[in-house]
Amino acid sequence: MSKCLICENNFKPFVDFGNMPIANAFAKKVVSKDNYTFRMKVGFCENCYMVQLIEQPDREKMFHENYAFFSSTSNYMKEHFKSLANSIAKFQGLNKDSFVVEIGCNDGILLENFVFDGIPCLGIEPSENVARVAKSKGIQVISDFFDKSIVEDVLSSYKRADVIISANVMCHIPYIHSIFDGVKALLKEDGIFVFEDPYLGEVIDKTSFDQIYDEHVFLFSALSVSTLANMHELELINVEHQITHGGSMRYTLAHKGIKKVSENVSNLIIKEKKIGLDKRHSYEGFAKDVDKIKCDLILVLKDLRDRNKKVVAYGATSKSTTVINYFGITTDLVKCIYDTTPIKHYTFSPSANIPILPYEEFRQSQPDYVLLFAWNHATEIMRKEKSYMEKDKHWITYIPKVEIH
Ligand code: DWN
Ligand code: SAH
Repeated sequence: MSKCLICENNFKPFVDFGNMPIANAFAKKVVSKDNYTFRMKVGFCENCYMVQLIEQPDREKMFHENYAFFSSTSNYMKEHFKSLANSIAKFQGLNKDSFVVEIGCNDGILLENFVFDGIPCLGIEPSENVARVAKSKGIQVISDFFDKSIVEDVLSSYKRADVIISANVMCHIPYIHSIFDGVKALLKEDGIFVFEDPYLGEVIDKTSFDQIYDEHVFLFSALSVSTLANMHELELINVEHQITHGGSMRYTLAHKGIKKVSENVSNLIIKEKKIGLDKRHSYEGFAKDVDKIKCDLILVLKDLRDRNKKVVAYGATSKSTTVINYFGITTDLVKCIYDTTPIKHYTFSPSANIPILPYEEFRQSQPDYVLLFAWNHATEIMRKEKSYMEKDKHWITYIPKVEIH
């Protein structure tokens, strides 16, 4: 039995991935099997509806000076965040007297749009290497973890925020009550708190199990977010589906009773109850669905190996750490992974030691099959590689099922 991070209710896990390394621990040299791992199990709390990791490594092990994920590696995501900044600025009527705070601004992919429009803003980002890139874009950044303890410091130098934003960060933080307390204290009376994260409904529907790794401690739904908001005198006032990261949800919160609540919220909650996101039995088939993908993909990869086909992978994602280690993918099945992120080049994938090579070498590699680990960017990547892949090369994808294109 485990204790819920939200309501302290007891619950049992519904899937166990075994021991997993830190998803972004790309190693400079081949590491031995006794490298750090944690037990990756996921459970559902029937009391507050939160889907969560049972155990998570310490935050300093994951977010630090050598954090490997730089948000601006996707052009589509740049466009997405530009449109998010514009829609928030319009909704709240932001101008040069407003103040926007982003929790987990990474390399400034979102805040650069506010800087461009002359809207004062501040990023709070603990991973110093990515924070430095944001600062180089003229963005003010506090290089620290956000929680309620730093709000007093922020308020001693800045005013309360019209908008607090956070993309793909809230789901990373087990001390979420401290975050919500901090948001409550930092947010103006009529301010809004907007965050987006991979959506539980999509993860279950598509069996996108690789959204589960050390950094992703929660999989949110409107059911769980509205419960959590209520515990902090905040209110979920809107939900908007996003196609990013394989299916995400944008949640807008405000101080309780201040803003009009969109009917999107009750509609989504009704839908979530209809598909059973509030019932434990709905999660019971998940592990079996993951194992079906595992069997199918390993069968395909072994067959290609036996037929002497060259298989490489594309995108050294955090998600791929779950796929590689849970499926037991080794270099005899996938030769290497190509990626555009300089910090990942000439490193080895966590635990499995698959070499990561610069994207430029992909164009010379002449593979027969390319396993797309960055499947969430499939539209952008497949469009970019269309002419190269046309010449007798095939993509392999595995979400929601194994397919060869
Ligand atoms: O939640 C998180 C999301 C936002 O980003 C973090 N916990 C960590 C990270 O997760 P991820 O590593 O699974 O994210 P992506 O965006 O799926 O990673 C894409 C990877 O693929 C990057 O390493 C960059 C690379 N890439 C590439 O080589 N060529 C990406 C694109 C679009 C490309 O064209
Ligand atoms: N917002 C970006 C980055 C997501 S990656 C995007 O959507 O692409 C997750 C980020 O959260 C990392 O940059 C990590 O350093 C940051 N992070 C983790 N814990 C945090 C905390 N307590 N406060 C602020 N940022 C945090």
